[in-house]
Amino acid sequence: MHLGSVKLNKAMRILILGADGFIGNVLYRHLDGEVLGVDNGARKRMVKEIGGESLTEIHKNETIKLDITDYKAIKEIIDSFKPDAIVHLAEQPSAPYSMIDAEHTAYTQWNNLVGTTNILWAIKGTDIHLIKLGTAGEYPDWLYTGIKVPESERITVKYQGKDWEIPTPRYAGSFYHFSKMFDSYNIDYACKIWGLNVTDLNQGVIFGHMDGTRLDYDSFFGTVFNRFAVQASAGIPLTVYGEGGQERGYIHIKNALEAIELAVKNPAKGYRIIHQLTQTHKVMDIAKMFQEATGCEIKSIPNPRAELPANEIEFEAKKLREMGLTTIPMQKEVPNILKAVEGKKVNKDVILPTTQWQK
Ligand code: USQ
Repeated sequence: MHLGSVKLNKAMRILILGADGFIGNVLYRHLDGEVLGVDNGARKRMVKEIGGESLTEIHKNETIKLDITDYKAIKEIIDSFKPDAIVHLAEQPSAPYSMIDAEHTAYTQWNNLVGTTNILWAIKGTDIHLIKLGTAGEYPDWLYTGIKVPESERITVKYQGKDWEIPTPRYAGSFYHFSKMFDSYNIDYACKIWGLNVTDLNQGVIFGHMDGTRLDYDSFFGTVFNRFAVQASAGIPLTVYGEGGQERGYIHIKNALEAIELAVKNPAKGYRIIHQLTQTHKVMDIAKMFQEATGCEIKSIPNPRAELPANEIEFEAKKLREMGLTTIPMQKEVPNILKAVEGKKVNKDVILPTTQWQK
């Protein structure tokens, strides 16, 4: 299947790590070429652990069960399959999950950092292009106030009267987001010393639903738009954290697949940062989209996270657009997702946040 105008080279061999996750599940079936998927089942296990489950049915992909923190196992797969590109989605993706307690922080950082450095070692000395899912949350609200987030690996600043080239400043907003940030430094360094070619996709918050992939709505793994859709449909007041002035970058799940394909088709030379987002929104504006469509109630609740109550953020996000990515506006997804969740049985116990970031 082709997404938009993107066509992959038929002969391409692509290895997807995390092929049973939220994005991996649909990416596995939608990419052209010879695609091999591996997964360790972590997403399913973690969602079950916190009492959640996908609201919609999940397509069962034929993936290989493998944990990328096992270096020998991932090295063997890469050496035998010889992919042209590896799409690395195999990480613990939830900020709240990483903030539960010491064990969950340790798991998140160990899993994410070890998995990523294992892949870097496994592709050392090859021409394999690694496409790694990072996060737009490596560029925090408080640091990028009034400054557009650059879509570049380095910036030049004036310091002590001189032009100084430094890595683009990052500082995360949860132990999960820090794991992605540390990944970025490890990748940048491996590209520098070993000459690897890696695309670091700084993805915004995903919204929207596609048939066959999971739809999480719990306070750990559900992202805000999808949670609001389920809440609106189930008659639960929308859980806006604080006043809802938080502005973040967003991308529709279909656009995220298309963006990954574009990155695969246009390989990096060295370390490359791409901002994988198409729009920004404030939380309260998202809530209002559902209120307009359904008449649902909106309820501000105390923010469990450590984030600015309100911010403005702007990203330079030109690279994917220049490669041909189009934008699915959030507003357009509202009727689609409401249809997907309509009449489904919702577990109301997993809606309210239970992890507090603050001291
Ligand atoms: N929020 C609410 N109410 C809710 C849920 C969230 O007001 O019920 C707010 C949060 O406080 C936050 C915003 O909505 O300001 C987004 O939260 P989210 O849970 O939808 O997304 P986030 O935790 O930022 O993480 C998600 C993915 C993560 C990815 C990240 C991209 O889970 O894997 O890295 O989006 S970004 O946010 O750009 O870092």
